[in-house]
Amino acid sequence: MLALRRIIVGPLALIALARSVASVDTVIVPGAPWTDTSGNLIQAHGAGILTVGSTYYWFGEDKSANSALFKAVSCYSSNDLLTWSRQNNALTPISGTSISSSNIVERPKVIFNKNNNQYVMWFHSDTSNYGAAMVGVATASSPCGPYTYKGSWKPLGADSRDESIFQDTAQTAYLLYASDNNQNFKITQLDSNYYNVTSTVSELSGATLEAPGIIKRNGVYYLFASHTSGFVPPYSEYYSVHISSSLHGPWTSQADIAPESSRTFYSQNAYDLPLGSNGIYMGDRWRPDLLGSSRYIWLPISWASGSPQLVQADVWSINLSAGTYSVASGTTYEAESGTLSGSAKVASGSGFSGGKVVGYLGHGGSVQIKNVQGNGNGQWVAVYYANGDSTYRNVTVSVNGGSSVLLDQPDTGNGQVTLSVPIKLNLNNGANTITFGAGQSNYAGDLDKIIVYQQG
Ligand SMILES: *[C@@H]1O[C@H](CO)[C@@H](O)[C@H](O)[C@H]1NC(C)=O
Ligand SMILES: *[C@@H]1O[C@H](CO)[C@@H](O)[C@H](O)[C@H]1NC(C)=O
Ligand SMILES: *[C@@H]1O[C@H](CO)[C@@H](O)[C@H](O)[C@H]1NC(C)=O
Ligand SMILES: [Ca+2]
Repeated sequence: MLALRRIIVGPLALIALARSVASVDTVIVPGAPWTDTSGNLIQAHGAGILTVGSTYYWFGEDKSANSALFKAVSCYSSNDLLTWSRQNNALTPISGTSISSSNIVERPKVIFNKNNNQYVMWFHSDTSNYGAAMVGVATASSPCGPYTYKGSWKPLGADSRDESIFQDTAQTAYLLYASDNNQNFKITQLDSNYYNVTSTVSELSGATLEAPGIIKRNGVYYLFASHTSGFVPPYSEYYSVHISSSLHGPWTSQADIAPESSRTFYSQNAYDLPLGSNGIYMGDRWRPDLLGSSRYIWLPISWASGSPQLVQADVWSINLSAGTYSVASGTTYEAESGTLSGSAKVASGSGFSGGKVVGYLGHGGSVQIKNVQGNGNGQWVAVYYANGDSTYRNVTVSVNGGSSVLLDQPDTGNGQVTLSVPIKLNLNNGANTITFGAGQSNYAGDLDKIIVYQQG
């Protein structure tokens, strides 16, 4: 209706329409603010994905109140994993129960049960101090519900904190969970209704794993999990993969899915979705002081090396019909080749691109990167930086002397380790000058390089 009216209005409106259509994202940009079809930030942390026919449903924690307490389990739908429409909330607080607004509801996962024709949601159900350590279950007759709460309890009487649900091909499903004060990791089969657990099929004693997910590939189960860390990743031994030809084990560990120093690109696993012979890692970059601004880090999982590895990708796309992904390549500009002003200084380090970064940005220091080639259509630019603090920094970014935008720079765990954060810039067609760190009183992260992508 809206589009039709615009077309009737005249040629100017047509141009506006064409522009807005062209600006619909066709790429996944890990770490970017991700908005739904209404333009609101997607609030679906601790994701769970349900596939029904060709529709994907993304369930997650609505953290828009910047609180860990339960606000809602949101439900979004999409046909392409890129464009998400928010539907009704799947589950909302019920006062006087274990899922009141003063409790914790995390990591909702939904599977469909053919025996009873119900969608069954499992989640981590807890008190605000995480002392209750229970699972919760709710059911519905349609994907987004709303769901009817059935209850919260400790599975087989033991703790359950971070959890996920894995549905095997035979319609049997399993609860994957951090148990016994997060010491032992368990895989426990669900009953035929998916309402309760029956028996534990595997236990990884003393494994201290959380944030689990499983992908089954060529008859092998790959269990992805992080070591227990709460919202803040530790610096080493962050991720692990365990494989087995049976959910009953035994499980053997494989290489980490990302370089340890990257701390899984500063993210924690929420869900792992098969994509052809590869997979999609869906993680959260938790931001404890501003939970609603926690970003999503979705990356391809590749088995090219024999064991699953996250593919570092600033900008990438999915071909669902082919079951493939494609990582965009861009043009690199080293910060140290830019024009430094004020207190900005070049520093060396083997972890940096070209062996150098520009430090002391902000607080009087800035750097201009000149002759950056743009296409005039709005483009993603990945800003590679190091921030050895334990808190976020930020940097001002301005194009061709225009007004500046502030870009958040999460800590990188170490001043010699870089991460990238994306920013969408309107570059002119042809040469541009991008200035970093001007007009800010706080220090920005050390700038290593930028990569300019054609995609916007
Ligand atoms: C789950 O099953 C256990 C027995 O294995 C039982 O004690 C418990 O009451 C059941 N919980 C629910 C909510 O049905
Ligand atoms: C996706 O893959 C299919 C099958 O290989 C191919 O025909 C199609 O052109 C691809 N789509 C895009 C957008 O690349
Ligand atoms: C920018 O980062 C500094 C810390 O370096 C912080 O104090 C400040 O609040 C941040 N600004 C914004 C708008 O987030
Ligand atoms: Ca560099």
